[in-house]
Amino acid sequence: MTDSRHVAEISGGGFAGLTAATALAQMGWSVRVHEQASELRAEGAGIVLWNNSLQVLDKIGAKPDLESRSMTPPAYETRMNNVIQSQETLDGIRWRTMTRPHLHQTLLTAARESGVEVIAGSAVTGAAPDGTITLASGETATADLVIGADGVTSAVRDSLSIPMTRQRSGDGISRFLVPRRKAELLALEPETEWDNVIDFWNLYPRVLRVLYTPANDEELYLALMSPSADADGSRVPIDLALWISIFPQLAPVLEDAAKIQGRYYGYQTTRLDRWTEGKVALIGDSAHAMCPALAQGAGTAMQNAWTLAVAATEALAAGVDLPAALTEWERLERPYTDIAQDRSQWYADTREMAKGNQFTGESVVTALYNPTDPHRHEVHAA
Ligand code: 5PR
Repeated sequence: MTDSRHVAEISGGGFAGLTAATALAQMGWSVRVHEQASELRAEGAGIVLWNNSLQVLDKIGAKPDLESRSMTPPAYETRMNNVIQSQETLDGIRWRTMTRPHLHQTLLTAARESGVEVIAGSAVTGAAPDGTITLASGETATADLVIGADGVTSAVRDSLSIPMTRQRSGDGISRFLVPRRKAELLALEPETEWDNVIDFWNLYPRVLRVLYTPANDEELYLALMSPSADADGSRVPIDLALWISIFPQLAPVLEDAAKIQGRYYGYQTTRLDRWTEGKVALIGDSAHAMCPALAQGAGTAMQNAWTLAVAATEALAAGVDLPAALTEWERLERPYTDIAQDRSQWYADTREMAKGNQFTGESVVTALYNPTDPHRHEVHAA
C-alpha cells in the first residue's frame, strides 16, 4: 500500500523544528527532521516560556512532561545597583522557567511519540521553492512542505536568496546552568526571595548585569550581560573576581559559573523580506532571530511552528495552493513576531529593562498571544 499522507521535510531539530514536526505528524503528515549535529541535544542553559508557547505545548500533549521539571517563580524582580525597582507577580500571565535541555527532551519525546523520524547527523544544504531539499550527502528529496528551522546560520534560508538585514547591539551575554545553592544564598542575603527571577542590573560605575533565573528546585540559569566593548566583562570563562566585586551576594553561584567555559553572544536581530518561498517556510532563528530581552526567541519559534502546521494542513485539505497559503500565514502571524523583535531590540539598545515594571503594554503582546485559538484573527465589533 502506498502512503497517501502529505510529506514534510524539516531542517533543524531545535525547538522550532521539533514543534512543527510534532504538530504536523499529529495532523496526519509523514515527517522527517534532519538535524546536522551528530547528537540530538539542546545547546544553552535556561529559558523562560510564556503563554504563547505554553499553549502550543498543551496542544501537542507535552504539558505534563514539561511541567515535571520547570517552575513559575513567585515574582520577576528587577534591581538597579541592588535597589529593588519592581517585583512583578505577573498575575494573569502564564509563564514558566526551565532548562533548555529539559525543553528539548520534552519536544523530542513528543516528536517521537507522534511518529516523527528524527535523523541526527543529517545536514540539509539547501531547498528549492518546488519542495526539493538537498542533503550534504548529495541525496535529494521532495516534499509537500519544506521547513527551514535551521537556526541563525540557516542554510535553507541562504539557499533561497531572500533579502535579509542584521541589526547588532553593543551588549551581549553568556549563559550558565549551575546548582541553586539556595541555603548559601540565603545566608548571604536572608531577606531575598531566592525563588524569584532576579534581574540584577548594575549601570554605574560599570555596566554589568546578572539575570538570575531558577529553572527548577536544583538548577539555576544565570545570564551574565556586559557590553562587548568591555573585554573583562565579556570574557569567558568569566572574570570571577570582577563579577563577585559587583555582585557579592551571588558569589556561590558565580564560582560555579566560572568553572564552565561558556560562550559570549552579541545581541542581534535578523529580519527577512519574507519568510516563505514557494513550498518552503522559515521559522525560528532562521527567519526571525531576536535579542533575548523579552524571552521570545523560542516562544515565537514555537508559535510560528504551530500556526504554520495548521495553515499548511488546512490548505492541503481544502485544495488551496500551498505557496499562497504560506504567504497568507505570514501576513497573519508575522506581526506578533515583529513586535517582539522590535521591542527586544529597543530594550537591548536602551537598557530600559533596568527600570523594572516592564511586563505591560507592547512588551507582553506576544507573550499573551494564543496561537492555538482558532478565532484569534477575527475582528470583533466595537
Ligand atoms: N530574559 C531572559 C533571558 O534569557 C535574557 C534576557 C531576558 C529569559 C538573556 O538571555 O534581557 O537578555 C535578556
